[in-house]
Parts: sequence; C-alpha cells; structure tokens
Amino acid sequence: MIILIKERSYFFKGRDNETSMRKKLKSYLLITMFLLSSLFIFTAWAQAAESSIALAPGSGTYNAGDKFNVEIVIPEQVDSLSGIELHLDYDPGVLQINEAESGKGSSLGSADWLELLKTVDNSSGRIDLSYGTLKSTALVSGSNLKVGVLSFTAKAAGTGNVAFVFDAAANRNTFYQVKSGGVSSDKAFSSHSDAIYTVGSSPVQGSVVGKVLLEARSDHAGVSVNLMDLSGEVVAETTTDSAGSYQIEVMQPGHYYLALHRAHYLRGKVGSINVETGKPSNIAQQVLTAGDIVESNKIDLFDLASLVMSYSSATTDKTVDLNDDGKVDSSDLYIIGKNYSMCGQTVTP
Ligand SMILES: [Ca+2]
Repeated sequence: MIILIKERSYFFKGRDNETSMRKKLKSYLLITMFLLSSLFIFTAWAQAAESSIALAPGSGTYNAGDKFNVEIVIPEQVDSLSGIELHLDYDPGVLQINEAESGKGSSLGSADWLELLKTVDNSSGRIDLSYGTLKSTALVSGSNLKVGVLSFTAKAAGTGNVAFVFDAAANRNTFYQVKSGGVSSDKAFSSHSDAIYTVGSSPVQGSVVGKVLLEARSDHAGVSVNLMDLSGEVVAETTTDSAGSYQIEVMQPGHYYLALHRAHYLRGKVGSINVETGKPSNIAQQVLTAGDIVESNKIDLFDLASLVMSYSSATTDKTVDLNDDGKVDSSDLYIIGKNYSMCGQTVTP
C-alpha cells in the first residue's frame, strides 16, 4: 500500500530532478528492508512455537542380552501439555520391549495423568501409548519434557531401528495436546528424531543339546523348547526339527530347566540342567505323551469323547488322528487308553 502511494506521487510529480528520484529509490529500499526484516522476525517466532519429539539416546551399541532404557523427549518449551499420543515401530528381530511407560517415571508422572492406551507387541514390533489429564491443575509446562520411557532388551545381533509413526489413516498418529482457556487442541510435531541401536552378538558360553520325540509320530518337528532360569523366566527358546533335535546357545553359565510343549501333547520338563562354559550339556531324550486332544494338560474323558466323535472316519485332522495314519481307529483309541488319566508337567519351576 505504502509503495503504491509513493509510486503515484512520484508519477504525478514527474521526473523533476535526479536528486528527488534517488531519494525515492532510497525510501523504496528502506521499506523493502523493513518488510523483509519483519518477515524474518515472524519466521523466527513461528519456529520457536514448534515442537519436535526425539528418542534419547538416539543411538547406542549393546551386546545381546543387555537391557537399556530409552527416553521419549520433547526438547523445546511446551506450555500447558494436556495429553500425548505416541506410536512407534521397532525391529522385533533385534530388540525386545520389556516395558513401555507413557507417564510413570517421566515428566507426566502425576497421579492426575491417566494411561488411555498401552499396546506393546513384540511379534510385530509396535508400541502404542497414550496419556492425558482432564485436570487443568495437572497441565505440564517446560522444556526437555520426558513424555515416555521404553525399556528394551538387545535380543539378537543386528541393527534395530525405533521410529515414530505418523499415520492418521491407520489410527497411529503421534501428536500432543495442549490446553488453553479450557480448550484442548491437538498439535503436530514439526519434526522428529528416530533412533538406531546396534546389537553385537555376545560370546556364546555354553549350549544345551538334545532330542524330543512325539509319541506315535514319525515327524517330531515343532516342539517348542524353552530354556528357563530358576526364577521361571525364558532365557532362550527354539523348536525341534523333524528328527526332534534341538540346540540352544546359552550366554550365561548356570542352572536352568527346560519346558517342552507341542499342541495336543502333555507338557514336558527337564530339571536341573547345569550349563558350563565351552561345553555342551547333553540332555537325555524325551518323549511327549500323545492324546491331550482338548489341551487341558491331562488325558481324560474330554479327550476320549473327542476321539470317539471322529471314530472310524478318514480324517486329515491330526489332533484326533494320534498316530497320523489318515484315519481314526482302534490304534488311536489304544493310545488314549494307555495314557488315560496321565497329567503333564507344570511349567513353573
Ligand atoms: Ca490314526
């Protein structure tokens, strides 16, 4: 507008002399500089109002079996934070989540903050967390706000990424919420910093080697073999091959037991395993008892009834065809009868 008026006056006055023309050019220049500088100030102000979200540490090197914590942080100043929704993906082949906290143990630890959503899936590698408060007295302001804590175990050698997800269509959009004058508004993060963690393989200390057979079968694949420590935690796991063989590498020498499980068989257990450095611990061959058709870890009337219902029919249902010969007949009934009222092992130490 100012430029326009100046131009008009310049036009009407005419080209009187060179000095006045210079003066006018100078004033245009000053106006332009003023406009440009106010644009810079405005941009700087707009940037200061933005917020990013980051993982700390953003990188790290660990050995398989190490546990480490990662904090979710908003570095910039945030005023009157009333809620946060966090969605992250990670590589479940390399990292395992033990605990994810959106609030407890972080800047949002007040009792007036409520956990609205917490999903952690170690098979697909996803974390969904949401935390918020309805009380205006519990609003949080500050910079470097810790809005979450993730506790990981370095699972296996490799590179494990942890990345924020911004996918509103999939209902997995990371954002935060602030409250002003009693009104909440959703805010998008202007930028984000993901993380990469490198896991190196720990030197193998010992191993557990053995064989588990499935009663009345020739294919012994698929028995899950869990190595447990004496507090009942799974330390390592594997499954048998078709010969029933398994081998488990053990990082830490010590005392363990094995829990054995295959669907429709009684559970097995091998106690008092001593793993020593540099030496395989050979486990005596185990046989899992067939006939637990309804999976109660006991062979009883319910299993017998299931078998009788399919009796004398050709079948591909291996849960009732106990010896896997394509039909349900007296040989399957014989197995149930022989094992009748037997119970499997309990998994707890
Ligand atoms: Ca059969």
